[in-house]
Amino acid sequence: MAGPGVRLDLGPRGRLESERPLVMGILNVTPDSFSDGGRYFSPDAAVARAVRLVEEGADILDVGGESTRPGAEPVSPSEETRRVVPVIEALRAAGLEVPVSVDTRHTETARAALDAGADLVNDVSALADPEMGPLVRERGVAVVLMHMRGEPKGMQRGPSYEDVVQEVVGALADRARHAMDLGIPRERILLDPGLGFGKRTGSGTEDNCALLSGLPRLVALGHPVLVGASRKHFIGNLTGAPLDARLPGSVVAAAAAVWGGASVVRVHDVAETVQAVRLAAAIDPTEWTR
Ligand code: HH2
Repeated sequence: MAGPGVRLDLGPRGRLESERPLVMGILNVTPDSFSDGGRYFSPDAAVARAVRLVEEGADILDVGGESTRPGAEPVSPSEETRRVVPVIEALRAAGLEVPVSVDTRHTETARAALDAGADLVNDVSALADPEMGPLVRERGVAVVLMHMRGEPKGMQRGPSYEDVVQEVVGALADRARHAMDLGIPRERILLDPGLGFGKRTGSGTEDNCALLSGLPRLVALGHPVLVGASRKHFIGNLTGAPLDARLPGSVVAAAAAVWGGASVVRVHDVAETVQAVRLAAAIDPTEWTR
């Protein structure tokens, strides 16, 4: 909610504390990501982009080597590792101080990324790979568990829900319980409703906005919550805006996430989002319903 400040426990990396919700800057080192594929594929280009994101106020950098956009072809863990590890090493060599997250659902990639200096694991499959949870526990790092229906390749083919908020919150509660049973402490488990990942959009049903509206129910589970809405398809569906013109919708979605109680927003446009998050954090939405 507004102005509470955020404390994120990153294990060996210590605590990340901020007066406003945190902004995670996206650094995709893929040839095919839906909005920035191919742009930061070389370590040099990735480091330059990272420096820029940090100057703009990014609190965390999320490095990903596999596009998980709807319909994307899966990438092998070895190819993914080959993409992300040199970038993480280069970020560390460049002396960037911000925590680095690795966006992967593969244990092999996560292990290599942590060895190269990553600080947390962003797993869009919520520990589907059975070795991932034990790795996170052993290393004492934090993990993002995201909700997804199916696999990226087919997830937008006819997803259906009776009550999307209840089902997503229930599924994430189960995954969080599983992670805690493995010995990962509650405060190091972030939950993410997975906007755009097997969620209905268009034809009068908008699961992504329902999840933003219902975010306090996810926050009530007692874990830090992360939301990624940036430039996603549902913003285009609702507004008609093409991919390169979704900044206003993305910024509003980030503000809504803050008002719903999110601790972290994952975005491409860091400077604009930092401004929006600062403002959103200074406004108390609980006053609206008093
Ligand atoms: N969205 C994407 C990728 N990773 N991780 C979390 N935790 N939450 C998200 O909403 C999320 C995510 C998709 O966005 P992007 O990285 O820009 O695209 P691509 O998957 O095509 O690389």
